[in-house]
Amino acid sequence: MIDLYSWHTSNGRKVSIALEELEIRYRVFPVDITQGEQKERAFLEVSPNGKIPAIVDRDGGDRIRVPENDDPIPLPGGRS
Ligand SMILES: N[C@@H](CCC(=O)N[C@@H](CS)C(=O)NCC(=O)O)C(=O)O
Repeated sequence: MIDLYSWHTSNGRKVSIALEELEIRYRVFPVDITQGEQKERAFLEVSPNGKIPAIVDRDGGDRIRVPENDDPIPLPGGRS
């Protein structure tokens, strides 16, 4: 299961689109960047630069964080 931390922006939506297209199960945790939630400690543990979108991959027992970055979207199983 993928945890997607995101908000209603074009950058946020593109990860949802990729996950949908790849038929990867995920759940969404809204991070309201208009209210400063991206700067809260809990979210900074996921995305240290305080930007959405970010994902956490909990499959396989490990917790793999993929914070916001400018690379092509990295997804589990080597898909991008
Ligand atoms: N490089 C990222 C962009 C990430 C980004 O700029 N996120 C913005 C929202 S679209 C953000 O989190 N802004 C909040 C802030 O900078 O405090 C991508 O292409 O997805």
